[in-house]
Amino acid sequence: MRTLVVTPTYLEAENITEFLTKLRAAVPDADVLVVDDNSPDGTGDLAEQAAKELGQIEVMHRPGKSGLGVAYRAGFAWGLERDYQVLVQIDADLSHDPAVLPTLLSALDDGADLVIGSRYVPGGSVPHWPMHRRALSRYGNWYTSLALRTGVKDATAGFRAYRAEMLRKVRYDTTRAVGYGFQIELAYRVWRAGGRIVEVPITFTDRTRGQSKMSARIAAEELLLVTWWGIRDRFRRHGQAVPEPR
Ligand SMILES: Nc1nc2c(ncn2[C@@H]2O[C@H](COP(=O)(O)OP(=O)(O)OP(=O)(O)O)[C@@H](O)[C@H]2O)c(=O)[nH]1
Ligand SMILES: [Mg+2]
Repeated sequence: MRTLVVTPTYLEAENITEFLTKLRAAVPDADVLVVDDNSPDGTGDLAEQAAKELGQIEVMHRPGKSGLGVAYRAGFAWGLERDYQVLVQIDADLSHDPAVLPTLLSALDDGADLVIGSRYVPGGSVPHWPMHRRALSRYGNWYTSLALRTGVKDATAGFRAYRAEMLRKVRYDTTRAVGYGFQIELAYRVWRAGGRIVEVPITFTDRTRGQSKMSARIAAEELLLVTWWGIRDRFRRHGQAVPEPR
């Protein structure tokens, strides 16, 4: 299946070259789209340079930092216009090991609509996370599963593979989360549409270089959206209608 790996970047100059080199080695047949929000540390230029050396890599330069959800919507639109059959999400900070990507893709091949690289299924782990990040992620996922009841253990995970037709079906373009809530929103829509979601265990490596973009504002957006969807959809369940945009 024709595969496009979309990776959003903001201030990843210290990681992008190593990341793209590892990614190219892990999935030689896949094309790659880096979506850079005009990172002031030159991430976009480094990505262009790596693209020349490694091949099959495009760089989308966006005017400024506008959030993870916005970057992914733009990247997915680019890929779907070009008729890729599979779209992959992966962080550029080496937290997600590109070597695991073939495992995600083979689960998709076996019939899943969405495969999530999951920290919270047996075999998955987050070895070096500080207590507060661990607590935030655990609590966020616990709250999400309580409010939305999708059964997904790691709904905020950013290492994923989607069938393109499923992204179209759930109208990915009408999702509204600006930040990381985008991950929850899309998983929820796939579940609502009756899609098959498979979680594959991964080891999530805490970033060793560069700075985090996680913020209280992003967490608050997630919390608010999840609460809203939970209330709005109290009586609607799995496999019933694709949710409306709001
Ligand atoms: N284009 C774009 N990329 C972003 C934005 N925010 C984050 N990213 C990228 O999205 C990926 C995930 O962001 P991270 O900052 O690593 O988020 P995180 O993994 O929750 O936080 P860390 O613990 O610091 O790694 C990375 O590749 C970032 O560079 C944004 O506003 N625009
Ligand atoms: Mg990260």
